[in-house]
Amino acid sequence: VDLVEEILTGRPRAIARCIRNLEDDPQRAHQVLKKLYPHTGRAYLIGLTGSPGVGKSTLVDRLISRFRSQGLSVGVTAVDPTSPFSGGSLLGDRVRMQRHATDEGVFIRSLATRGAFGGLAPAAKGAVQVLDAAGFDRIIIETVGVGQDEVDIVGLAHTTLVITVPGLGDGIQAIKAGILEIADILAVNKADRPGVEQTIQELASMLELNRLTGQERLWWPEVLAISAASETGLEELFAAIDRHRDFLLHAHPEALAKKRRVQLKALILDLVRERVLARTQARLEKNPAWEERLEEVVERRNDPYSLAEELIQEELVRGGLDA
Ligand SMILES: Nc1nc2c(ncn2[C@@H]2O[C@H](COP(=O)(O)OP(=O)(O)O)[C@@H](O)[C@H]2O)c(=O)[nH]1
Ligand SMILES: [Mg+2]
Repeated sequence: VDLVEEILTGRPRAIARCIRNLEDDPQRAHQVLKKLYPHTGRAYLIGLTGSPGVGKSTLVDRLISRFRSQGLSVGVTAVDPTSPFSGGSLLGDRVRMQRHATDEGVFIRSLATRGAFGGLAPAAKGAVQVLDAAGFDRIIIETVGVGQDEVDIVGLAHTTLVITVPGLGDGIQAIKAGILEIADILAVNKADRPGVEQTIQELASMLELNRLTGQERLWWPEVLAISAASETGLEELFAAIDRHRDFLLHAHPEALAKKRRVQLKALILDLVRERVLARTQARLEKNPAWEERLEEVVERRNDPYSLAEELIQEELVRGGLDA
């Protein structure tokens, strides 16, 4: 049976296979994604980001329950490149969301491999498209908020939750990583611990500073104290998510359209970069002259900048990707 058809009818094994291909054999997966694309755009995407251990997966579990109680189906991708070998936190994710594993309305898949050419972002975006085409009403994307890749992935979401905990000093980190800019909701988790009020204050004054210094935003993030584990503040959080969703879908559809354009542009450039780089590298490694040209740079008869320009030129002269 056709993999595309199977995915469109929501068969878990087909979905899993396609997502696995995205990591192992992207070009093959892309043949499927081409046909899935017209069927995407229905799902509502919620991103969660934050340092390891802040409670993202615990919160995902609570979000799944909430959406399921509304009769909505949920797809989840957890992206954690920080543990590709041990699988440590991914194992934790599975444990945290275990009770939903047998629910047919829920599909959970983790991505850990950082592809040879920084292919994590395209793989994660592809996984979201697969889940979207498969008909999930809500898609939750959990990423560790460390690198640009992860920020980029979570930027794909319609509503982005940035999770922090008291006393992490995450406030400063957040500014550095540009994470405050992408937050629609800032949740301070583990509110059962001391120091919540102070963290809330810090975040609120950072936002206020941004506002006073003239940053323009249509939506200013709400700052909330929650405890995912003991389930406090979650109703307020769900309400905030609903408010943001209304804002995007009804009050400012143009903001949504713009977000989508920006995301697609980034994805297309990622895909081009990945392919071109892969080809160039493969060709260089096969070509005996490459070692000599590298040697010229080592011996300072040439420089890295000129060689890179030469290679780009040669690549262009050779023409299309399949030359
Ligand atoms: N005290 C407390 N611990 C929590 C809370 N939420 C999650 N945790 C714990 O924090 C640890 C890390 O949680 P996890 O969801 O795996 O974090 P992630 O790495 O961000 O996905 C686990 O031991 C959770 O049980 C909370 O609200 N309060
Ligand atoms: Mg997690």
